[in-house]
Amino acid sequence: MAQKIYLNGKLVPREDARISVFDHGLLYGDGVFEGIRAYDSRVFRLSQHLDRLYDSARAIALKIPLTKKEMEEAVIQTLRANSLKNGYIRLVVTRGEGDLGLDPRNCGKPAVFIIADKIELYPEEWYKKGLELVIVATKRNIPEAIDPGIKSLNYLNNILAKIEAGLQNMPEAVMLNKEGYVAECTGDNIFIVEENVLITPPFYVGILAGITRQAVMELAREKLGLLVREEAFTRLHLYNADECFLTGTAAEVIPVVKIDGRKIAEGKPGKITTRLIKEFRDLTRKEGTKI
Ligand code: PXG
Repeated sequence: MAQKIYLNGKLVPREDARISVFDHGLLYGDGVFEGIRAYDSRVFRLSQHLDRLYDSARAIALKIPLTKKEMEEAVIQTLRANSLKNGYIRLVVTRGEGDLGLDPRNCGKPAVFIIADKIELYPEEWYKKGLELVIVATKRNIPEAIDPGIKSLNYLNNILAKIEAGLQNMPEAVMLNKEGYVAECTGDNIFIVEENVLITPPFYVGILAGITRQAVMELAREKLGLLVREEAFTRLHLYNADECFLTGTAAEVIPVVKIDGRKIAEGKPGKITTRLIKEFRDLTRKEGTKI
């Protein structure tokens, strides 16, 4: 069946889903987006993804031409049109078509498009054996310039870090902030376990407020009875952690076993990590907005 894309209020065939070369989303990365997943005909934490999208849009003074309710319906409509029970949803709002100047006042209506596709899962082996990471030289954007809490179309900061990891044949990069505190990876949040306490960097370090990060903090407290702290830490804490893992919509919960050539503990996925992988998978099959 031909893929249908939601574009400015209509479902159109993939070949007809086109955006102007004058769109400021393309010319300047001026826009916002979300990456969302559906599991067994349920969209995981859709309202939280929409809240983040609208908050990001407000931060860049972009008025989304749909209410949250209308946007929710558009997402569901797109999933239905593509008969997807499990999948990945990319929701994008750009500043729209303008001229070759920066000024957003010259842009007409924001463009809204939604792509629903099959999810490209990470190799199962990565979940069993764990990932090796490198800390890269590219620092996470400073909040005073472009706040990493804004999920904007300008992802060059993350892409530069991903390139550095790729040049070293590593699947993912750890980014520090300007002060040297661990921030996050290029498309995932990071957690460590130290003496049975789960620790993740706080917002002020300069991170995206991950929906998976939030869900995992809840599971750790409610299902595992763990102490969870949002606390700044340096790379020394990464090297000496008892466990380490990443969270994100695409990756879910994924173990980390080596960083900068240093084994994390015994170099195997940790007990708490393994339990959280399972709890998170259970949660995604239990809650969510019905398609
Ligand atoms: N940090 C950054 C910089 C992200 O872009 C996350 C953390 C995790 O947030 P969520 O809400 O997903 O738990 C993200 C999210 C992709 C892809 O294609 C990336 C994300 C989401 C979905 C797909 O690599 N990044």
